[in-house]
Amino acid sequence: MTSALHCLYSFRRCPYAMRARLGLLFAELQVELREIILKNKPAQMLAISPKGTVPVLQLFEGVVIEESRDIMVWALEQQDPQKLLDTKVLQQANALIEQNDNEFKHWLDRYKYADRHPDMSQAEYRQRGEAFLQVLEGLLAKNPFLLGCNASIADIGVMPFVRQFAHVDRDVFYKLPYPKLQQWLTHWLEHPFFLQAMTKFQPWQEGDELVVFPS
Ligand SMILES: N[C@@H](CCC(=O)N[C@@H](CS)C(=O)NCC(=O)O)C(=O)O
Repeated sequence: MTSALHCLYSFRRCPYAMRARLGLLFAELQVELREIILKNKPAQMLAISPKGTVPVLQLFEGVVIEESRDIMVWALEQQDPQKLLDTKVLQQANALIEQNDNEFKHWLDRYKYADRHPDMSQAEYRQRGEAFLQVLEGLLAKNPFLLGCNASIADIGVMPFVRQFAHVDRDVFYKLPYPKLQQWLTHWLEHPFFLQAMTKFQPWQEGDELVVFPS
């Protein structure tokens, strides 16, 4: 039977895939979810997206969206009841997501896997990453969310990466002088959509029963 749902290839622990799932949740859209294992990517996913990263969203009409930011934007363009794509903040949101993806992620990876990058100490990598945390703290000193009184695409685009940074060493993170950011992260970690985004699924195989997300 052909599914009438769009199909998302996802990996639970991937921050890019988390932001895509959050985008779908805020857009109140359902997709077929295919959980993958990075070491054993399904041929069906590689056939539509040879670059081999998750998330990948294949629309039921065939179009493939293979960048997490584009998946969030696409989802919220379909429906955006909480106005995460507020045009007033879109440019600033894009800039923050870009800084997250191009700069912060670089230091996050090194902080997380400092043993694989002996050029600097783990503390130095953390400090480099903190430059972005300071930007976020400055924004959150003015507003409860990054770009205003309400959540925007910037919050859901950046949050999974800040979470990963915090979880490298929670004791260290929660002692850093970023009280607003810590509060903001706690809010997101407890958010029903985030909890739903972190539902565990078995890796997908051809012939499996359809997994609908969110269920
Ligand atoms: N620019 C991509 C990056 C996605 C990405 O790098 N995802 C990682 C997992 S977190 C991945 O799939 N890596 C491929 C691999 O490890 O084989 C996006 O925004 O979607």
